Amino acid sequence: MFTKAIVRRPARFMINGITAHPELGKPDHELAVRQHDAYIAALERCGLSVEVLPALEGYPDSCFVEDVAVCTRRFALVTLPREKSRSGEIAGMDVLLGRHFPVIESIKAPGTLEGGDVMMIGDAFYIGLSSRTNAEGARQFIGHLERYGLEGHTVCMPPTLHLKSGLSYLEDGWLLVESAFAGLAEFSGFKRIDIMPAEAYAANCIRINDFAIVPAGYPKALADIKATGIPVIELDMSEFRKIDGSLTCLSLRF
Ligand code: CIR
Repeated sequence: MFTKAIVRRPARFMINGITAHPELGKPDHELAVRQHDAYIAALERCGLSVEVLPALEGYPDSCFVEDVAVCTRRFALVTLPREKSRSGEIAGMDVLLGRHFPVIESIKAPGTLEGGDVMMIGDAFYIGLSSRTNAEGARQFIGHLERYGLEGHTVCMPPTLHLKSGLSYLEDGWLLVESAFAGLAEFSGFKRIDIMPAEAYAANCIRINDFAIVPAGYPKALADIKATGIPVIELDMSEFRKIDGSLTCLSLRF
């Protein structure tokens, strides 16, 4: 059961956010702010109290606050993003998270790790070895997890931005799996919802308490998720998608 979330307002300079999809065009900041308002309202509908941080104008990708921390039931981790344009986003996160967690750990160079690469399933944390998270970052995180009685496992993943770009856990044994991730042996025991390539963006959804939040515009994924019986909230994510951001990236939940 989650009770709180932290989000960060989209910066005007999100138009300069990192993207592998320039063909989608530049985000419209005003529309992104309205979509962000709807995102906050959805978190509140799921029962969370939401702390809204101000935009960090020097950091175009800073609304993707998930990447700078990982929250566990025993401690919070301040990560170390690999991209130079993002590494400064961690400033102050230790103090902020220190208000909610008894202990704050951190990733140290040469380790890098981004929260988008971490998928939590109960007390187990799956860590994607991506272009953003390296083996040393994963090793440090697993060391912290084990010290607190939790477990961590690395995942060799297909070339995608983050682990949760291709997989997300909807609780109750349900895992969303984008087709490129279908062969990963670690996840063979789950009830799977296969996400087809044309709907790859829908592989990133969030389960919060009673609801699954899903991106609007992916009818097959929506129908399959609804078929599980989990109540669904749909959100338009068009402006965040233009800079490779998806639902989980926009919040820390704990
Ligand atoms: C980046 O490339 O870092 C941002 N444009 C998107 C980050 C998305 N974060 C996430 O999937 N957790």
